[in-house]
Amino acid sequence: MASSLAQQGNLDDKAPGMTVRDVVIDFARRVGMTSIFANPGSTELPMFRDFPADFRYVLGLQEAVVVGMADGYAQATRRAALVNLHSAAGVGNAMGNIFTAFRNRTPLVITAGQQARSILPFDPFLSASDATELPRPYVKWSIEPARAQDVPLAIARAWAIAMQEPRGPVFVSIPVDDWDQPAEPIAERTVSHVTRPDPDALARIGALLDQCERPAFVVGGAVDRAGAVDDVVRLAERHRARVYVAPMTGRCSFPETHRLFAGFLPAMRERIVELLAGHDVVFSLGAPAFAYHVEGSGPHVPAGAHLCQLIDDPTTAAWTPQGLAVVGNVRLGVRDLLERPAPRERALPPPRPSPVRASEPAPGERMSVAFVLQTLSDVRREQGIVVEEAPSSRPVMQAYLPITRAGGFLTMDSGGLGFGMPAAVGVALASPGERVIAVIGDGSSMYSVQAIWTAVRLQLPITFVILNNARYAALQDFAPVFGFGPEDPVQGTDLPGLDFVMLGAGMGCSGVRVGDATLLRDALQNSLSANGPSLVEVVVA
Ligand SMILES: Cc1ncc(C[n+]2csc(CCOP(=O)(O)OP(=O)(O)O)c2C)c(N)n1
Ligand SMILES: [Mg+2]
Repeated sequence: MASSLAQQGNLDDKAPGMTVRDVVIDFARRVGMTSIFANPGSTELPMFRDFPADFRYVLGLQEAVVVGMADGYAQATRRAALVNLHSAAGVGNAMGNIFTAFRNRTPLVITAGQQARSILPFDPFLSASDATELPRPYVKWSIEPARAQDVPLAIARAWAIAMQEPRGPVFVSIPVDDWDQPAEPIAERTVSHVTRPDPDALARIGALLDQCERPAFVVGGAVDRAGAVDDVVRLAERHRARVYVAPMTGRCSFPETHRLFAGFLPAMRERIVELLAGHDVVFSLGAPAFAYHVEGSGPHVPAGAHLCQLIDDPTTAAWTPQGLAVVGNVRLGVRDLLERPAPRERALPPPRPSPVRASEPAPGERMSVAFVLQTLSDVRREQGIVVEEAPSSRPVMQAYLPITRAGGFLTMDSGGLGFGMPAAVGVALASPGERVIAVIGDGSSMYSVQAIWTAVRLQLPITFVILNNARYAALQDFAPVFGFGPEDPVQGTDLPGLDFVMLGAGMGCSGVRVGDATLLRDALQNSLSANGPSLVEVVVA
């Protein structure tokens, strides 16, 4: 029976009765998941027979690349993306970026192949034992349906779970023989994805904001994810609040050139308290309060300050150390706060000093990252979407490459390297007419460098700016915190001998290596106006 159904891919000319494949494709089309980010194996092939003309298969050459591309695409479209991975080993390769998608709150429907049900008792080649356990705990839901005909419903349910806030990846393991089995169509249905925050709890935040003298907002990625940046700007202006960016934030949730913008909080408890000193209310919007990277002690907010929070994630709200945490969609919550009567006028806080211009290096001297990013900022004139993965350069970027709009920036919330390059590909695919500028460290580049190949195949307008300092600088910079002295080299942190122009060329991407500061501006300009992808490797101090 399977084989007779198997010959009938097209809905129009087939006998009554649909297969699992027909129903899944139909559902994916209905929810707009017509790009499939994937790397194939024998356990997945039947999913793609009679591939529908309105779908696009986006091939990544390693599963980390596949998931990173899907993540960038889903974040840029604000819709779940469909991923297909090879059983066991493919899912294993993908795990780092699945962890990142979970931390990013990115909705991904991840399907993976599995061996045929009839031979599973014999531990067959390529089978995944405990397939659903492999991606846990970094997916919101994980299932291998009990019967073939349950696969479409599992995917529909997975999609709804992925899209419900807090969003995130979900996993469905599908035995290879399921695709040709008969299945019932999925009825039309709508499941809402957001929750409106409790009005009484929000009113308490509103009252705190109205009554305080010097409010601070701390914004995180859930603001931009919810499409709430303009509303947060209005709320900050109405309260004349200074606006800080929460530690390790992956998206631009407040324009960094706005008069009320106050800078970025580091992931260190004592420093956060220092920077927020003088504020009497700290309102965390769409961010944990707070993400820490190193140990700390003492209070979490300055003495006397009230902490309150609006966040889409009840789990995060549950560990907020003090104050008032309100759960629900950030845009709906902020809009409700904007409905309150206008508070009394407050004086504007003092403006943030702008950074001093970075100077051009003396002849023979290496370029500083500040000089490189300042030049990039001058040349791009606020155009394009910046995707960043260059750990030690992040603070410099925050000073010299301001992001001025919602959707204009992306990095990961997880700290897991290997996201930035493929994410840039996904963002470019989702953003026709925009140039994507991927600012990536030399070390970070090498975790999923195959992303360049997909960028070339799809001729995507991406400028890869590789900051080559020939080392894992972030780890060397971090070493003193862990007791390293100046004479104690940090093992495994030097990266000599990488040539990114040659690596790019090997995948068909044109590129240039720039060591001379006088050539940088033209090199960047040329790359930004290229048609497809282009790479600029910059040798930095
Ligand atoms: C998957 C993964 N492996 C290792 C690390 C640890 N790590 C953090 S920063 C870093 C160095 C990154 O090097 P590079 O991209 O060259 O940036 P730089 O530090 O030189 O600015 C490493 C290896 C990590 N964060 N993620
Ligand atoms: Mg480096």
